[in-house]
Amino acid sequence: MNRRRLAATAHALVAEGKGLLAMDESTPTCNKRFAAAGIPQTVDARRAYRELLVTTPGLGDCISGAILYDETIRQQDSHGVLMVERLVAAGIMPGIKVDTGAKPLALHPGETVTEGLDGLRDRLADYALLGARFAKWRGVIALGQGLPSMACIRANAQALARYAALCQEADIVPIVEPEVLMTGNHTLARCQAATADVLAAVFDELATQGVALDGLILKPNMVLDGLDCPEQASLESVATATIACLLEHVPAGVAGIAFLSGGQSAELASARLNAMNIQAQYAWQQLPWPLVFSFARAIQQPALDLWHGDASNRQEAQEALLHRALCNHAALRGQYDASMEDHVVPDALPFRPARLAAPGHPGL
Ligand code: 5MM
Repeated sequence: MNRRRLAATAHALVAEGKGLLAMDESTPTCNKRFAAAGIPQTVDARRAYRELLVTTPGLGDCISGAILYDETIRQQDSHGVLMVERLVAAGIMPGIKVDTGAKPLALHPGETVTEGLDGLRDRLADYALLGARFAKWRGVIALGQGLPSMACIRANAQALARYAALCQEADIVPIVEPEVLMTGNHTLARCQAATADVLAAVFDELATQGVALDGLILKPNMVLDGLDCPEQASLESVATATIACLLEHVPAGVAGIAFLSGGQSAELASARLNAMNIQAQYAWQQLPWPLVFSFARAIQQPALDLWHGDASNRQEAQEALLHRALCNHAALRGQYDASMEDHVVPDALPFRPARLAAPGHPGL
């Protein structure tokens, strides 16, 4: 393990003003999203959509890394260029989802444990050759009556730590994603308590496995009320609860924190990330890690809806993706506000969507 290289990669992933684009939907998940949008569920449609994402002009100014699925990391675009090459040319690091999904946890109805450790050492070596600089593994924790069980928390925490150790052995930065789901009618306090238990277990297992904290990124859920909870906390309350939970359970040595969106709307995810970064600026003690984003649905969904599987909507969809990236970029500085949703881009941002019209960009 090359600690210096791991730390350099991890810090580059959370470099100022940048976050991650999660585009690692497994084929069943991608097909589900396509089906909901009335898009054919074919290899060609997935290629066209992902080509649209990775060739969005200007994306590399706000996006440090893109998490890919196995199909995409091996795939060429319609011009015969590897998707990975497109990303590297745009200044975006390629990463890879390596878990093989959440499977039912024996003796624990309603709970899952994420699998994928078998053969992982060999798969990581293969992915490194294909250009992956970092990886991702997601453990899923459901809340409900009597849930989560300690069995579920520990099984997922141990799998995350064993995955992270294998990644670092291969000089690949692990993104460690323990997700407490939003599904349910639980309160914010309940989510905070469960997230605290999960983070404590994850960092305990990471320490046991000897994982280097400065060579990993944590990808947690925000602390939120359940989707069906009648009360929904304010942006400020979400930010306060999330930061308190992280400060208590995430060691200062971790390179960065990149939130998942978990089914929040694109606008709410940006607004909550923004509220956290405002509080971080005014915290009595500076936070030890940057708070960035690693969104899938909250950054992609508007683009997917506009594209609709039709090549003539490609540029509009790219504009929508870039727009979300810009909103989240602003949120990292506490400069996002709802008026940005009218496509007004503040001068403080490093570039403008007008660059989308730049002639001669590959893939346009
Ligand atoms: C929680 O899901 C991850 C983040 O996405 P959101 O921001 O939409 O919550 C996401 O990276 C997820 O792990 C991938 O989409 C892969 O999901 P599946 O279910 O296909 O393994």
